[in-house]
Amino acid sequence: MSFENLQIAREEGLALVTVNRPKSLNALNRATIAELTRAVDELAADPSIRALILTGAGEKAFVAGADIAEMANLTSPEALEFSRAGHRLCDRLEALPIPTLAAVNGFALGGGCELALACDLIVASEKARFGQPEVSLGVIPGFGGNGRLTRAVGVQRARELIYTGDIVDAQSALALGLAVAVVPPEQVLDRCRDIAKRIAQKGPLAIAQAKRVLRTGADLPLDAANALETQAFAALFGSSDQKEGMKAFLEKRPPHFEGR
Ligand code: CO8
Repeated sequence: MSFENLQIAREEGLALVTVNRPKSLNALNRATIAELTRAVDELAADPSIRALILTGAGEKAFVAGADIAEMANLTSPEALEFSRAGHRLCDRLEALPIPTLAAVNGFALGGGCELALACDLIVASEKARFGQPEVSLGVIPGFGGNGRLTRAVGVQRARELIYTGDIVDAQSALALGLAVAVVPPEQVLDRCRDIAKRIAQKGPLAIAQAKRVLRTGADLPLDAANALETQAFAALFGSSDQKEGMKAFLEKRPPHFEGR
């Protein structure tokens, strides 16, 4: 994998993807969105990768949004393409069967906040700042933020953030339920590694099904969400991992999951 605007490191079954445009606070231009999409697709095809951590280069920003310099002169049809490319990236990231964590080390604004929201969990540095400031630029979130922020924090809080464009600190993000933890800046990656490793010890098929049921079920009526859960629960009983997990419990030993 070779990328101009990303760094990819592999650490024992974990992929660390770093958006690397620190001079522009890691803003997402078209090339970076295309590279991120390719990276997600390539990592999805690699069975040795059990978790993904996404972060930004430098001390200031996770991703400070879509690249405003590149966006400023887009026509409506071009903006349509740009928005679709952002959606494609966030949808594929969200659909990965492995756990994904956003290590938000600084500004996560606009498209950056939307990218973090497409991950399963957000861990924030004490220096992290979150917001959807698009209305300050005369536009609205366009990479899935309206829907994902509403699902993450509820409609009233999402309206407040999107209508005011306010930028909130890490503790506020924690209180909102946007972030799951706030840690000193130098610990943000290690906290993500720790969470990823703990999840990676569980049955990978169970995690993949939990992701699918949570994601798809959230948008279904409760009876349909429950039916989806029942099917996924039952399907897991056809796996070796279920046999191993329950046998290991009964034999009072740790399980050895193989993802099949
Ligand atoms: N795009 C391009 N360049 C950026 C961006 C950005 N989003 N953010 C920062 N930069 C650049 C600055 O222009 C500056 O460049 P230079 O050194 O060449 O002048 C450099 O990064 C450093 O930034 P600042 O000097 O501004 O740093 P400060 O510490 O003073 O401020 C802020 C940091 C508060 C983060 C400030 O840079 C800022 O407000 N940035 C813009 C944040 C923003 O509005 N983000 C949302 C963008 S819109 C969006 O994401 C929409 C997504 C959906 C689009 C769908 C399209 C159809």
